[in-house]
Amino acid sequence: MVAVRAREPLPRWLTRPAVDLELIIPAFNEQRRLPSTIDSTLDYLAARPWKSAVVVVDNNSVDGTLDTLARVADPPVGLHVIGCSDQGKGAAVRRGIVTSSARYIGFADADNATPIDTLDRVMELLRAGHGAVIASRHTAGAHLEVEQSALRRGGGLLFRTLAHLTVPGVADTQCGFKFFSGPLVREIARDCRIDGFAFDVELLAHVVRAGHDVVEVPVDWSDVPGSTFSARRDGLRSMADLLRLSLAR
Ligand SMILES: Nc1nc2c(ncn2[C@@H]2O[C@H](COP(=O)(O)OP(=O)(O)O)[C@@H](O)[C@H]2O)c(=O)[nH]1
Ligand SMILES: [Mg+2]
Repeated sequence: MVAVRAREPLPRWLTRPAVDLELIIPAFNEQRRLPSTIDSTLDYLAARPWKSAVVVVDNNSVDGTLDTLARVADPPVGLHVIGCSDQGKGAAVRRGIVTSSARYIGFADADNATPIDTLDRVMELLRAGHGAVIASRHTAGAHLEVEQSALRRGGGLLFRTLAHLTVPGVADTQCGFKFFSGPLVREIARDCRIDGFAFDVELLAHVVRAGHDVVEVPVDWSDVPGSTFSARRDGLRSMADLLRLSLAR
């Protein structure tokens, strides 16, 4: 296992207080899907023995995303909202990671597509020393409660085929529920550049390159309407990012 090189940490005024687990939720125009996700996530985390915080990374949403958060009067665990000057899910998640001081760091989508109690198993594996533990729809035991559209499934198959060139051992690189050892992911996030939806593949490639394993946890996953993913805009960009990634190896 390659040791993670220590770099200059960010000054304390740019980071948040240390907790056991920080869960990052990237959010862009999520006033409809975010409130119930925030409620169930805070309730779940408050009932766990780890000290946790939720970090919403908003990218200049023009709907009432921030208002839905202001409505949470007295969160039972830390609730932070930060911004990100670069647009994109990847850029937002990275901002959350590099400003975190948590021992374990991960991200989940605003739509709660992966049941939050999947974290029980994820935390068990992280505490056992695995570098990255990710939810997977393509591993034994996974169950798709509500499938994506045929167009997304077709695009997803093509994406997975390309992603395998970069991270051959990972069956599902695109499920939006991934957790990491904090020191490891803080270090590698600084070397990542993909701002859009293909950022997970780059992140996982760095985990593997650093000599750590990626464990996949089967998930009961449901597609939730209201996706921010546009097949034309994000699909083409993600494929191009993936191709660049596989050529750069
Ligand atoms: N901050 C931020 N979040 C984003 C951006 N684009 C997408 N997201 C978030 O990334 C997550 C993607 O989930 P979703 O839209 O359901 O995509 P899908 O599940 O792949 O169809 C959601 O929480 C989005 O709000 C962005 O540009 N900035
Ligand atoms: Mg979704």
